[in-house]
Amino acid sequence: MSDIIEKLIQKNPGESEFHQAAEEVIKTVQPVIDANPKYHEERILERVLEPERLISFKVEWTDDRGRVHINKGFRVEMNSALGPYKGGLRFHPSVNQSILKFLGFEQVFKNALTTLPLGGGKGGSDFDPKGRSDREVMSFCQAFMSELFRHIGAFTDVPAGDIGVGGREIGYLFGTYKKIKNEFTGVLTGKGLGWGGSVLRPEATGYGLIYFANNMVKANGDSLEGKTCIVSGSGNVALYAIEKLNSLGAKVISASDSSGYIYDEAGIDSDKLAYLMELKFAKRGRISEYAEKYSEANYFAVDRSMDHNPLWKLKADCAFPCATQNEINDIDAQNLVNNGVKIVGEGANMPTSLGGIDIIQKSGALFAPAKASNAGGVATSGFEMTQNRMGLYWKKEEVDARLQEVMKSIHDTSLQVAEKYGKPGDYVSGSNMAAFEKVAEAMVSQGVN
Ligand code: NDP
Ligand code: 2IT
Repeated sequence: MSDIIEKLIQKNPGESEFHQAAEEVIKTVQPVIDANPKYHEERILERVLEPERLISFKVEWTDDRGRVHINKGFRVEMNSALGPYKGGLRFHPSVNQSILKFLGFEQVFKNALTTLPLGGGKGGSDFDPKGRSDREVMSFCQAFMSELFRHIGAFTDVPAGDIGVGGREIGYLFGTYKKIKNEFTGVLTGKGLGWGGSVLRPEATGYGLIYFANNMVKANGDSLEGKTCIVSGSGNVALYAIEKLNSLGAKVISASDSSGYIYDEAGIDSDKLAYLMELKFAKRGRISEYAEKYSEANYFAVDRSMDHNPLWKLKADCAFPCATQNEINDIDAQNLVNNGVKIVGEGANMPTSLGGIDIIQKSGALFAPAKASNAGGVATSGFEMTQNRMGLYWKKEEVDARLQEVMKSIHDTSLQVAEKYGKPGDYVSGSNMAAFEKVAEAMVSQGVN
């Protein structure tokens, strides 16, 4: 195992996020490899660590004042053993090859858990949509798609949204693809409801996270009702997670963005959440404005040079990190545990450091890993692809029932596989092993190619 990690670091120098995501999987799937010597003989682990295709391109566009900008564009087509490459696009200044390889790698296993025929990929750009006009975002999206289009397709690679890519960006990207290819196909998911999108896709990641957490607490004879929760982020995943927590009778006392967090001891109730959705989705405002509107809430700017984030020092029963990778480091995890956290559910991708996961699991708290708990978004993307192929729309009740079924299946499978391989209650090992087994079986069947 350690020689695989060593070689990975040697072959992919400086890609710390990719190393971290790989290490978590490598360290947990050994029992599956021991039970299936052919996975070892056919070097499945090493093969799954290498992207099938890594596309990197230049994106040139002009802003409203006619100035020229140059950005990097990427698509990592990680693994297609189970279906067409599937995974989001991230537009954020921090985007680089390491981050997209970690996200693509995670996506392969997450997608395997959904029960749907989906391979894994991820893409994006270091473009920062913050502060840009709609016209500038359109100009960037058109330039980005004018290269990406030749690599994707409804049966080849189907991107969707992620950080910085929501309904607006998917609209501009889809419009450009349709024009260049002269075809109206399900090449992207997260489309608008009137033009091929699925009902509940925007809500699906946040709702799915809370469905997963609900399954987890129920399996332990408890419920989310009356629980106090910390949520981080104030984007797509965070806000719909808050909505679902409220509907299950939990109380959410925080939300955040990259500048800081708000603490509202009384809870972000449905009226306040409606304000927050308007603020973040329509006005693209900052979380600090919440505390200006509601005097009972306080805003705290976060100094990123600190060794911990005070958000995770709030006292709560549950914590749902829904912003970005590595937002809970070892110290943050210890702070959560010291305050008696009972449930941690990952909405973001890889929000917890490897040491942090260990600290939380050893404390006896329930820990829901991202690949399992945030898979509701991509699962609903899978439903969108199915609806597009059939040329019809499912009703909200049907999509919601299917989403709940997928989250229950991921929960139960993770638990069963963990138990089977001697790791009872360990959702990290269980979900990694279940996903790895599925991808490995397909790769063995499809041969070396
Ligand atoms: P959004 O762009 O809608 O929201 C992102 C939120 O996270 C914003 O509040 C943003 O604050 C905050 N954030 C982003 N980067 C940082 C950072 N470096 N430090 C602190 N806060 C940050 O994205 P989503 O809600 O879609 O995505 C959130 C997470 O969930 C990501 O990890 C994503 O990969 C994951 N995810 C998303 C899915 C989806 O369907 N959208 C599916 C599964 C996982 P600010 O506005 O200041 O940047
Ligand atoms: O991380 C993720 O699962 C996503 N950003 C959603 C991917 C998708 O294809 O819907």
